[in-house]
Amino acid sequence: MNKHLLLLLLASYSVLTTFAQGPAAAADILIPKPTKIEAGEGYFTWTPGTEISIPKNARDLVAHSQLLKAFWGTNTPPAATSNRINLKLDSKFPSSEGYRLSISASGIDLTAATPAGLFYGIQSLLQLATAGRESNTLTKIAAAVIQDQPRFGYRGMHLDVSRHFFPVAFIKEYLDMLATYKFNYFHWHLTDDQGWRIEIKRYPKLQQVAAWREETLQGHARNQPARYDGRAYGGFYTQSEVREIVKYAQERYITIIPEIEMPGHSVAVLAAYPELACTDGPFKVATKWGVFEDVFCPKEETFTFLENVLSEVIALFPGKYIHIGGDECPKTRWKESSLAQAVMKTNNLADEDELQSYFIRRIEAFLQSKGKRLMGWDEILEGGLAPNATVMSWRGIQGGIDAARQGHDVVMTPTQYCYFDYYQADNALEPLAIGGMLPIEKVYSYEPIPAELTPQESRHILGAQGNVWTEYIADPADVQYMAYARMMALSEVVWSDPTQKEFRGFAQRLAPQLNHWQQQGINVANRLFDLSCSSRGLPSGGIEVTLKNPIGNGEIRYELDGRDPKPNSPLYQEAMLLEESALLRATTFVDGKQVAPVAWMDIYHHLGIGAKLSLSQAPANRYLSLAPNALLNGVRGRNNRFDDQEWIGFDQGHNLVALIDMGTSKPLQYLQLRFFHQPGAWIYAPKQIEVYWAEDEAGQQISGPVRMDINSPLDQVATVRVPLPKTTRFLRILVPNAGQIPAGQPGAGNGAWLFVDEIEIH
Ligand code: TNX
Repeated sequence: MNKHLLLLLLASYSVLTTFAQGPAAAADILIPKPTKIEAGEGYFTWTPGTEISIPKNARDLVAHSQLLKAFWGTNTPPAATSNRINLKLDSKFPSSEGYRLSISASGIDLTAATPAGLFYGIQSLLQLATAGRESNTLTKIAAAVIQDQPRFGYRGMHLDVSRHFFPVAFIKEYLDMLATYKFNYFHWHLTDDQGWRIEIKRYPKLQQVAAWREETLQGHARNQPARYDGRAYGGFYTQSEVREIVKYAQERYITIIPEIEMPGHSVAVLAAYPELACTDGPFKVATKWGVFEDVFCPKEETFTFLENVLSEVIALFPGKYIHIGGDECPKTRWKESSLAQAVMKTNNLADEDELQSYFIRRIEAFLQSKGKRLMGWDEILEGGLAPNATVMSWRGIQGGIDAARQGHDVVMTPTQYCYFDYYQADNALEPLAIGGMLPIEKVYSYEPIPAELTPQESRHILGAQGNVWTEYIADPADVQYMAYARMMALSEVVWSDPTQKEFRGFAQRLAPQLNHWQQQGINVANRLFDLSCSSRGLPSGGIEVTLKNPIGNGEIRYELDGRDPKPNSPLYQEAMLLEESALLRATTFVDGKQVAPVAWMDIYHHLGIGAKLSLSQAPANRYLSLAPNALLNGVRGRNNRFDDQEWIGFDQGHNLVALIDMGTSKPLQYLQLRFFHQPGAWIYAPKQIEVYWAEDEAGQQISGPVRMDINSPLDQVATVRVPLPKTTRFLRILVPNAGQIPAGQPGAGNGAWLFVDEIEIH
C-alpha cells in the first residue's frame, strides 16, 4: 500500500475513534453513583458563552449559576446561544435533596424541589464537565437523563483540628470536597487535650493558654522512649473566621456540627482554668496523644463555664446539633474527689457512670433550652442516655444498635469502616498512621444499617460519617492523602442505592476522579493498584498464594527469589500453589509501567502448614476468624507493626493453648514461635512456653513438656526456638499471657496482650 494512503487511513481512523468515543458517559464518571442514568444520543457542548437561566427571585440560585460560571473562570455576560442550562425549582419533585438532570445536544434542564437538590445536580454537572473538558473553550457532556436522590439524610465527614490545626483556607477546601461528593454535615472537632481551637470571648485564657502546647510528640505514641520536637504549637479560629466558615458551608448546603469535648479530653481547658478540675493542678496542654485522667470536675463552676462557652458556640452555629464529645472519660479523679462523690450522693447516683450521665443530661437540658440538640459519642449511653440525645456509634456498631432500640437517633461511624486515620495500604512507603487497616474497598463495603435492627428501629439510623483524627496527620497534604479517596467511597455508602453498589465499577469511576484531583495539585491517595497478598496453608502441605489489587486491572507480575518484578517477570493469573519457601515480590504494571509499590511476602515452608489447629482459648474478637489460618500459613507478621493480617492477639488473661494435628507422625527437630513485644501498646512477650507431644489422639499418650523461659526481649519481636527432636503427630503448645502490666509502664495494672504470628514446625 502507498505509504501516504496508509498514513491518511490511520489519521482518519483516529479521528473517527475519537469522535465515536465522544465525552465520557455519566455512568463512567459520577461519584456517588446516581440512582438512575439513561444514556442519550450525542452531547451538549458547554462554552464560555453558554447561557445559564435561573428562575427570577431565587437568590440562592444566583450563587448556583455563579458556581457554574466559575467553572470557566469568567463572569462575562452570556452571549445569545441556543445551548442553555436551565435551572428549575419544582415543588412537586418527589425528593427534597434529589434532582433530575436532562442533558441533550440542545440544552440542559436541571430540576429539583429545593435549592439543595439543584446544588447536587450542579455537582454532578461539574463532575461531568471536568471529565469532558478538552480545552479552555470547549467542554462536551454526553447526553443522558439522570435521576438522583440520596439514601441517607446524614452524610458526614469529621475533622480533628485540635491535635493538628488547619488554616481557614484548608477548611474551605475540605468543605468544597465534601460538597463535590454530596456530603451535608461537617463535624468540626474543635477541642481536645492537645489544644482549644475556637475563640470564646468570655474566657481569654482559652486563646492565650489552652490553644497552645509546649511541644509535640514525634513518632508513634507507642514508641519508647518518647521523643518531642521542642517547638511550641497551636492556634485557634477567631469568631469572625468561624462565621466566615459557617457561611461558606451554608452556601454548599453543609451543616457544621461543632464539637466541644466534655467531661473528658479537656486537659487543655484545665491548663487555662485549673479551678475546673477535681485536683489542684497545675495542668499543661497535652503534648502527646492518648486518654488523660484529668477531666472536668462536676462542680457548679464547671457547668457555669460550659454553659457560657456553649452560649457563644450556639450563637455562631445555626445548625440544630451541638456535639459535646462524652468519649473516653476516665473516672479516676471523680472516684477520688470528695466533691464529685458529694454530687453523686445528693443526686442519688449509683456510680461514676451515672455521674457522667448526670453531667451530660444537665448539658442537654441547657442545649435544649436554647433550641439545640445534643450529639455525643457512644459512651454517653453508659449510665443512661440523656432523653433526646443523638448517638455517634464509634466503638463498633453496638452503641448504635442500643441507642436505636431505645428510640434515639444514631450516626454510624464505627472504627472498622469509618476511621480514615487508619492505614489504607500495606506497603512500607505509607506515612505513619495511628494503626489499624482500612483499605478503600472496606470503606466501600460498609452497610450503615445494622442487620440486628428491625425496619422500625433502623429508621433511627440517620446515616454515617468518616472521621479524620489528626494525631498523625500534621498538615493539609496529609489530610488530602488520608481522607479524600476514602471519603469518595463513603459518599457512595451514604448516598447511593445499596442494591447497585459494586466495588469494581466504583474503582473504575474513581480512577478519573483521582486523576483530576492530582492534576489540581491535590495529594489524593491512589492505592487502586496496590497489591494485597494472602496465603493459606492447604491440607496437602502446600501454600496457596493469592494476589489482587482493588481495581482488578493491570498486569500483576512477580518474582519468587526476592528480586523486584520487571515488566517481563512472570504474569500472575490465578492463585499459585507453592511447595517451598519463597521471597515473593509482586506489583502491578499498566502498559509496561509500574503503578504501585512492590508488595512483598516472605514465605517460610514448614511441617505444620495445613495442619489442623484448635485453640482452646479464643483470641480477641478481631482475630477470631483470622487465627486458624494465620498461625499456620507460612507467613510471619511484620517486625514493626502488630496490626497486619498475620499477628494474632489474645487480650488480658487469655493464653495461647494450641493443639496441632499434623495428620501423620512426622520426625521433628524444633519449633519456632515469635511474640510481639511493645510495652507502649500493652503488648508483652510471654515469660515461658511449654510444649507437649503425642503420637496419637489419646490424651494419656501425651509426653512432655519441654519448657522454655523467655527473657524479656530487647527487640520488638521475641523469637523462641524450642528443640524437639521427636517423632510425633500431635503437638500441644501452652503459652501463658504475661499477666498484669507492671507499675510504671503504660497501662499499668491492666492485663497484658499476647501476640503471636506463626507456629513454625521443623
Ligand atoms: C478515639 S473516636 C478517640 C479520639 C482519637 C481516636 C484515634 C473518639 C470518640 N475518641 O480521641 O483521636 O480514637 O483513632
